[in-house]
Formats: sequence, C-alpha cells, structure tokens
Amino acid sequence: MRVLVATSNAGKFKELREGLAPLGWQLFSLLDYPFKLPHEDGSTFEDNAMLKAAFATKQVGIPALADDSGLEVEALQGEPGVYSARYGGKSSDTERNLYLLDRLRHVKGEERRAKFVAVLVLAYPDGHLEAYRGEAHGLILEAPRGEGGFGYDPLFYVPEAGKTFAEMSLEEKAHYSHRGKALRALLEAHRNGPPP
Ligand code: ITT
Repeated sequence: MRVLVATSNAGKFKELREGLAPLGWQLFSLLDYPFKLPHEDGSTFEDNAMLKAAFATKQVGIPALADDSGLEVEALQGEPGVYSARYGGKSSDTERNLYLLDRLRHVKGEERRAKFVAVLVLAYPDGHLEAYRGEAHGLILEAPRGEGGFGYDPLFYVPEAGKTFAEMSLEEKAHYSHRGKALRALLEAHRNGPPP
C-alpha cells in the first residue's frame, strides 16, 4: 500500500517510518507531496489527527497517516496538551522546555507526573478512518538530560527505564513511548492486511 505520512515534524517522521517498517508499505512524506497541513483547531488529539489525515488524503488521493500528540502535565491540569507544539507561544523546542520548567518551578518530585499521548489516524480516499492511541507515563525533570529525540524528550523521565526519552535509542524510546504503543496497535490491526 502507498501511504503518505502527513507530518511536518522530522522527529515524528523518523519514528513513524521505523515503526511502520514491518508492514512493507511504500511511504511518502510531505517532501514528496508539498502542501500545508490545515490549522489544528480541534480540542482533542483525536479531532486534530482526523483533521490532518482526512485533509491529507484528499490532497493526494492515497491513504494518509497523521499523528497528533502532546504532553499532559498533571500539576498543570493537563497543559500543554493539544497546544504542545506552540506552548507559551514559543517557537523552538528549547524555549518551550524552558517555559515548561518555569511553569513547574514550585512543583517537586512525584508531583511532576506527566503523560505523553499520541493518536494516529489513517485516512483513506473513500472517507474511511482508523484511529490508534498510545500513552506513556513519566516525570518532568528539573533540568534537561540527553541529546536524542525531539520536543520535550530531554525533560521526560521514564522511571522504569531510569532514563529520559532523549537518552534512549530510537528502538528503546519506541518500546516505552506513546507513539510506539499507538504504532504497535496499528501493526496488530493490520497483521492480516487492512482491517475490515
Ligand atoms: P505535525 O502536526 O506536522 O505532525 P507538530 O509538531 O505540529 O507536527 P503536533 O501538533 O501533534 O505536531 O504537536 C505535537 C508536539 O508535542 C510536538 O511538536 C512536540 O513538542 C510534542 N511531542 C509529541 N510527541 C513527542 C515526543 O515523542 N517527544 C517529545 N515531544 C513530543
């Protein structure tokens, strides 16, 4: 199957490409089909992933996979959530990480619980949609650790691994991550070809 991976985020694309490899799909990116994804005005990850995937498949006429994801911090009542990519109006990962650290400056230890959520939506040109969700639980550190990954990875510590996402290899992150879990749900559903 030919599938457009409809994301403009290079970090996400790399993880999606790795995770989808067992399916043997022929993957395309927005470099192959240059158009701008629509403004994400939904209030849930599901709404936004659907919006992006449905729009993308209409643009290109082949199935499109979109990922909407973000970080929900318990002490901040779920912030930044669907606004993770533009938290505090900041335009770089580093600035957003500093902003998050500042918002959490009075919150200590176990109170810094957070979860990452990823929703993958695969949309087909005939209007059919499939959705898969994954979540990962962790703690927000008080200073960044590690060089890998993207976004909030250097601040997201996974207690069972003893590492941040940014200290993990791609494979290790996929084992624990929200995106890895959503990808495995997609893989399972497609084990014997596209689900009915
Ligand atoms: P596309 O819409 O083009 O896919 P985006 O980066 O704008 O790219 P989102 O609206 O889904 O995507 O925002 C997700 C943000 O959440 C992303 O920019 C990161 O800041 C953060 N995020 C999501 N998954 C992450 C991960 O695995 N590691 C670190 N940060 C992540």
